[in-house]
Amino acid sequence: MNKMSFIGGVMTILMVLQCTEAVTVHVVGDGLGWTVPEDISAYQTWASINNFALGDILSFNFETNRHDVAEVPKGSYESCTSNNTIGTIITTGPTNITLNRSGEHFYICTIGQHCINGQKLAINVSATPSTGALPPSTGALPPSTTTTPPPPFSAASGSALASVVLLLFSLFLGVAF
Ligand SMILES: *[C@@H]1O[C@H](CO)[C@@H](O)[C@H](O)[C@H]1NC(C)=O
Ligand SMILES: *[C@@H]1O[C@H](CO)[C@@H](O)[C@H](O)[C@H]1NC(C)=O
Ligand SMILES: *[C@@H]1O[C@H](CO)[C@@H](O)[C@H](O)[C@H]1NC(C)=O
Ligand SMILES: *[C@@H]1O[C@H](CO)[C@@H](O)[C@H](O)[C@H]1NC(C)=O
Ligand SMILES: [Cu+2]
Repeated sequence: MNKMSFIGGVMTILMVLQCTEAVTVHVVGDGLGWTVPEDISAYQTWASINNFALGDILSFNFETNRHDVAEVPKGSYESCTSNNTIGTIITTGPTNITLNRSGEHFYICTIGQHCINGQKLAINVSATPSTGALPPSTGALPPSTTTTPPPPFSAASGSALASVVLLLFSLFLGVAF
């Protein structure tokens, strides 16, 4: 194999690695899990610091029989009524739900007074699949209003890529000569 095809191969591999799409798994409520929260707006806060994209997974962490998950229309979310759920009520926990429709989604727990006490989640799913290059969420910052996904090549990852290529290239030269 000649020098150019070697370099071409390395470049191709790096490009493929850069562009690989990763599905984001959102653990609802993070450490809190899916429960009746102490803070009635806990899931609203959690939703505001997460960016949801088509194909992402919502992971509801709860014990079977203690809670459940039902997707409902907006009105039912607001009034906490569970007699017109979208699809079946998921009673077995923990469970993963793939976000395969963009736009608003509303989820509630149908057990007892859980929903009215804050066990309800409203999210907005953007139509752009995530690139896996999402910045880490920082709880200390005010909720972000940005819905634009990050560019596939940020300045930082671009220069990181350049230095990796440079490193491999110099290694190659060292081996060849
Ligand atoms: C849900 O139940 C309430 C009370 O039982 C009733 O008033 C309402 O019409 C029902 N809604 C639907 C969509 O079935
Ligand atoms: C949910 O998805 C995550 C990531 O793919 C996986 O680790 C976990 O086991 C899944 N949980 C369930 C209940 O399927
Ligand atoms: C969307 O997800 C639901 C539940 O996860 C599933 O039942 C349905 O078949 C999916 N629809 C498409 C178009 O993949
Ligand atoms: C989803 O986004 C639309 C448009 O920005 C906004 O009006 C709506 O309130 C949002 N819904 C939720 C559940 O965040
Ligand atoms: Cu519950």
